[in-house]
Amino acid sequence: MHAPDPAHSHAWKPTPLAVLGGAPAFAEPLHVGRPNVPDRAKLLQRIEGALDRRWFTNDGPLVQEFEAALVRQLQVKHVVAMCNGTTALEIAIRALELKGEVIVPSFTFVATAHALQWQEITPVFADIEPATHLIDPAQVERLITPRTTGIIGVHTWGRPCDVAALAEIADRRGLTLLFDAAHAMGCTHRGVPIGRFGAAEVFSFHATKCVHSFEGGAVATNDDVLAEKLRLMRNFGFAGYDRVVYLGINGKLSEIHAAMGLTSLEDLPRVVAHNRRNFELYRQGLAGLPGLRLLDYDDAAAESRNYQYVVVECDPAASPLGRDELAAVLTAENVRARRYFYPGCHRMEPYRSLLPDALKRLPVTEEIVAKVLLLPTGPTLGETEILSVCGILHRAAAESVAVRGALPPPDGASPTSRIL
Ligand code: T4K
Repeated sequence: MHAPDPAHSHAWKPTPLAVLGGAPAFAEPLHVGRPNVPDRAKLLQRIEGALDRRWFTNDGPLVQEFEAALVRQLQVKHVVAMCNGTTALEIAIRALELKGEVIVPSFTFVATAHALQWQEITPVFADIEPATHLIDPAQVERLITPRTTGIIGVHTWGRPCDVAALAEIADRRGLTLLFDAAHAMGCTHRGVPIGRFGAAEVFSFHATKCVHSFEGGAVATNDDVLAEKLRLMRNFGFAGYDRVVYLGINGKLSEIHAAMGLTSLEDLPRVVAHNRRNFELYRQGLAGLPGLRLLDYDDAAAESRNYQYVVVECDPAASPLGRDELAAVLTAENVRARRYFYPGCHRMEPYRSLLPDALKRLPVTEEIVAKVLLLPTGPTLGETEILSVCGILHRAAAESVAVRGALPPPDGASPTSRIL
């Protein structure tokens, strides 16, 4: 059976586009990051077990089981589960004794930068490569100063950084290499699971991630000494009932969270298969849209991917409508497309005030934050919804003059800054 052609199949929406006065295409919002619900019976059984045991936190059996399952999934020696990805980053940064300056991309969720600044370490923002949205190793090298102690690469959208180039720079310049792998559960680089690179890699199990524990995170490492330090630091530094050996914090994951984490991890193959189908539908459905580039994958490369994010770039020179105009069209239809990571960490506080010069060396970041739009995916969406979203975009392009006329003029605040 041929998939319907979204450019010509608008039977789904006989009314005008919602920005032109029609009814929204969807009664309920379609989200980027709708949480996945794994096997309910299994989840509830695990929660019942925790209630029966009356063991709710402090390295309980479900946390240990979750960590063991992650060790197998990531093929790494140690995984230390934490209460969220941001705390996991903070604890990893502290355990690795980073200080002074650490080089990070500005094009990331603000938590990557905050985890440093929270500990009075200066995030030095590096630019990204335009084709991949990943940190540019050549610029990393140029940003190293005597105060630099580390590099944090972010596997944005689950796409691996140039691990070899970053590792070579880190080794040669005596720096620690850490990865923010918040997006990268289930992804590989040259056949090796992300989770095994650098001194450590940090995952997020926030509700919006493909593997989640409502809230949660973890640090993966092959380093025995570091793993032990991470375990102590997430539990106030306690090495025994009365013995505190490090400055620590409460970074523990609870049993209820681990119950969801375990059940969600078991569900990963189903989620990835669904995301992949959705991605292929978007690939077909977005084809032929002028000025819209889907950040695609090379299907010939033998890599695992989670297809968690559907990322498009809207080229203002070639698209009849700008990125924010398209976002406004979609929002009116109840499609909550998102502008991650607009406007870039360097334009957010406190970095905007503390590091005003960063702007000058981030031309690609500046360009990408103005172009990127994330489209909804995940198991709650199927062919009908995806082809409808693509159909809306085709129709908006075809009716761009009317659409532009219907949207409020850009006035410094973009149309979507009120809506998104
Ligand atoms: N590093 C990177 C590269 C990251 O992307 C993140 C987190 C971190 C570090 C830090 O990890 P954590 O400390 O968060 O574990 C969301 C997530 O909150 C955040 O975890 C994630 N990155 C980021 C990319 O996305 P927001 O501010 O966009 O969240 P929010 O509330 O707008 O939710 C996203 C969408 O999901 C909404 O359209 C609504 C929908 N949603 C959300 C929740 C929580 C639901 O339908 N149900 C829900 O329960 O940050």
